[in-house]
Amino acid sequence: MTICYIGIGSNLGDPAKKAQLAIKALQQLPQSQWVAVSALYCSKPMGPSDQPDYINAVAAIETTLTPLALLDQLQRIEQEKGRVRKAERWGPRTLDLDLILFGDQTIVNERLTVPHYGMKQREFVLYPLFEIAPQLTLPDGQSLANLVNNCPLNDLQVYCDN
Ligand code: ROI
Repeated sequence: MTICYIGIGSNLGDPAKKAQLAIKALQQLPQSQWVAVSALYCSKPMGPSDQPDYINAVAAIETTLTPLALLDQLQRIEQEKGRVRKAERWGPRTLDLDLILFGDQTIVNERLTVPHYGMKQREFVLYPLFEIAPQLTLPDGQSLANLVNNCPLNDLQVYCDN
């Protein structure tokens, strides 16, 4: 079993609901065991600012799927929850599931870059990840705690439904 961390992001069409549906779907993944999910966070858009705020979270699973088989599953869930891939770079999205970490593996191929290339700069990845894995060290030896300490919160807030 390999522990994997998956970033969840949405800013269209009831994002909190989309995130909850994604969490339910992740709990059903084949060859996998559910470990944990962070709180839902509300974050300011990275990229063009003329788009709604995002809901973000990070989930942890253990799996015997290969990285590409897991990626297939994540893309299936994105499709089932209504993702339409648009040409616009960094535009709004109904549901984005990113494979952030796959154990301590470094993976670079045409479909996948793990660790996720942007994770070290993204408060909406680092803080939820730290919530569920405070002791984590990245494959390059950097501690997550150190990355979090050097990453501005940028208005990130725990999302509250009421
Ligand atoms: N910005 C935020 N806050 N959260 C995201 O999940 C997110 N995802 C993206 C881009 C467009 C880079 N901006 C984001 O893909």
